[in-house]
Amino acid sequence: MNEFRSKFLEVYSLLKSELLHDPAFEFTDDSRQWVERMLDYNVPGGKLNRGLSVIDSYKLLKQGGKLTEDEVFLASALGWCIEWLQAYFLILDDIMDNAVTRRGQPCWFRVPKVGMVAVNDGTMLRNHISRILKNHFKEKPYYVDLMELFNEVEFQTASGQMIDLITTLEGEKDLSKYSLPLHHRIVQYKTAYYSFYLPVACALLMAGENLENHNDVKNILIDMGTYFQVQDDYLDCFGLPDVIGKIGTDIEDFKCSWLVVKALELSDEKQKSLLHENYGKADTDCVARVKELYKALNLEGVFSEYERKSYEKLLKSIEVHPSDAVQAVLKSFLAKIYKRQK
Ligand code: GPP
Ligand code: MG
Ligand code: MG
Ligand code: MG
Repeated sequence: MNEFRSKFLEVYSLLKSELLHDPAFEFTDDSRQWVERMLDYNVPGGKLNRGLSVIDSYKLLKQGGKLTEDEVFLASALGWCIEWLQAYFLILDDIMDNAVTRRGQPCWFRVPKVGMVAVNDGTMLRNHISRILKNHFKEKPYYVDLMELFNEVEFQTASGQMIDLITTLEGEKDLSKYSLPLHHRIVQYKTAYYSFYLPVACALLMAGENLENHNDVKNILIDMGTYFQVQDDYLDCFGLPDVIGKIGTDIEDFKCSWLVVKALELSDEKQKSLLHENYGKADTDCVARVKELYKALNLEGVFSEYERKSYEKLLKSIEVHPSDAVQAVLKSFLAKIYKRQK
């Protein structure tokens, strides 16, 4: 159990209450209730790894010394900005991926009466981030850097999401273009920047660092984020829905998943044509045939080997970093995700 979890959750209630009483809006009771329910449904229900790791990273950068109340509060507020960003991405991603469940409950757009109001809720969440930053960081010397960081990371994520989506468009469905370099580009942009680089970058800014001096850290975090999304692709097919809290849709959605890229690499001609015929169809028999082929190709074994090698490689690249504090930050991230089941 993370030592900051309960404090972190208290900060959620405070930020929520500030947003609900935002003087810029005269919320009616109905609209205030809508925003509150939307926030409670979408923001705090995940693993909170991204948010909590801002506080953990900041503490490690401070060489483990005790943090003041104010420091814990500020690091928590930045952590929540990332959780808000994640909630915004997930609401929209679930619409785009036609997903069914998320974090063990129906996707927000599937909740009765929500539907496409969810799109506007996403915009609302994005705008809440700017308001949280303005309320609590406006006077900080790193305020502009923080805003630029969130803007840049959002742009990178949307760019990755765009490539993820346009490769699956009807009429463009062509498995032969799916390759490791394409997969790598998609996942680096759609996942790695916001999930791995952003929390550490927030902690570095709070600690008074200039991000331009930390490209080596950024590169390691991007590699870690890539490994994390390969795990996500693997769990989409082989994870337990009750454990991961969502039902996989990558096969139906014709996604450029790590699994299909590996399957294409390892298939003979007959297996390739089975993939071409069955991949990307919303038909349970087609999906079952693809999953059978993944099993026959031992993708579970191929994945464990990838996982072991990625871990070793990441650990090596961390251990050559000159700063012990930075090494500790990166190692704690790696330990959190290695062999994760959800
Ligand atoms: C994960 O892809 C990527 C995102 C959640 C980023 C979405 C970006 C937007 C700009 C909306 P995924 O579809 O594999 O995630 P999951 O498996 O959780 O649905
Ligand atoms: Mg998705
Ligand atoms: Mg997606
Ligand atoms: Mg996925």
